[in-house]
Amino acid sequence: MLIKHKGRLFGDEIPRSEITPRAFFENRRRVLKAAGALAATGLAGLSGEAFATMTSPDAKGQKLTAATNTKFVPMDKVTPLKDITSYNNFYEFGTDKGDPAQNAHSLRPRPWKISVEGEVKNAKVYDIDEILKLAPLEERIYRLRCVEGWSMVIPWIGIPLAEIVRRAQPTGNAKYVQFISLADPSQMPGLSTPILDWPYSEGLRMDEAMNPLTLLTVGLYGEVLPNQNGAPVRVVVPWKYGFKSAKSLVKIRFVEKEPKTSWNEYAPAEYGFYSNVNPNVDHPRWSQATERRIGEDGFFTPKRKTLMFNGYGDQVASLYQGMNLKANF
Ligand SMILES: Nc1nc2c(c(=O)[nH]1)N[C@H]1C(S)=C(S)[C@@H](COP(=O)(O)O)O[C@H]1N2
Ligand SMILES: [Mo]
Repeated sequence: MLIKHKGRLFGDEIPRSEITPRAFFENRRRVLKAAGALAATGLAGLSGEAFATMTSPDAKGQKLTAATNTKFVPMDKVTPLKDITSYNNFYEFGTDKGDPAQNAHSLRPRPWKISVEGEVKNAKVYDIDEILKLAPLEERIYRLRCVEGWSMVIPWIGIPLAEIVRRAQPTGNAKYVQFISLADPSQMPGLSTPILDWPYSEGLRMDEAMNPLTLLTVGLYGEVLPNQNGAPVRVVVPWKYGFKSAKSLVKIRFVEKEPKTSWNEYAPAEYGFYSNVNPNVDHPRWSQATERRIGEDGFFTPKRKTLMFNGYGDQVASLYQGMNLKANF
């Protein structure tokens, strides 16, 4: 709506001093509401059984109760749910932004198994409902910045990936963690097109996987993950470009050598293994200095400046000390 932008047509972003307290206030309100709901319903100590009944075989739209972790509530306004669920990259369901919302109904997120394997002492195949019981579910509001130059702010629900790593007990040979998505042509129509070398594969260095920010994600906006967002379980790595956050995981594999990753194989000169959000290292075909925030963009909305490590530098910059981030892009 045009009127909204009156007075700042040619301005920069809305001054932080103006936008910040309000968005932060709204996010805080989400936090308090969630906390209140927990107290009121007594769901804080929700048992596995209670949870299992809440997640029917077709878990679509099932409520998921999680306390908001106040350490991860940014100043940014949360992106509307309709944008988060209708503007997606999930090539297993097509390459257009609207394809996953159109096509992902054929994904069957239950029953679902995820295998934790490779260089570990405790290899284990988890059922999705076991994953939900491993640790208290947390809501965390993270920015997600796609390599294409847009971003969103998403209230995820999950547990630290470190919980899985700890239980797996990696051997001394485990230097990296590989994430492998489902590749089932009967559920994923996009697999008939060999755009990527399916299954979709991603990876992290062990210390990145252990970082407290790295979230094994099972929900968003107070519900189980919608299919188009990677049901029933995905990883979310907020300081890296969106493609590192692999969806609909069936394997978490601990390995000695840097694993092959789908986008790096597709175009090695354009998508590196690290793929940290970095406004100073351009993609060969476009700048990475700015981004469009989905849901708040209008004709006159100025782009935002992209932040180093997507704004999470305090928590992750030390992982890359002494590394040349232009060479290790
Ligand atoms: N399996 C799989 N995971 C994937 C993708 C994909 O195509 N397949 N796309 C990635 C990209 S490019 C982005 S930006 C994010 C988008 O996540 P969202 O749709 O939940 O916002 O998912 C990532 N994970
Ligand atoms: Mo992306």
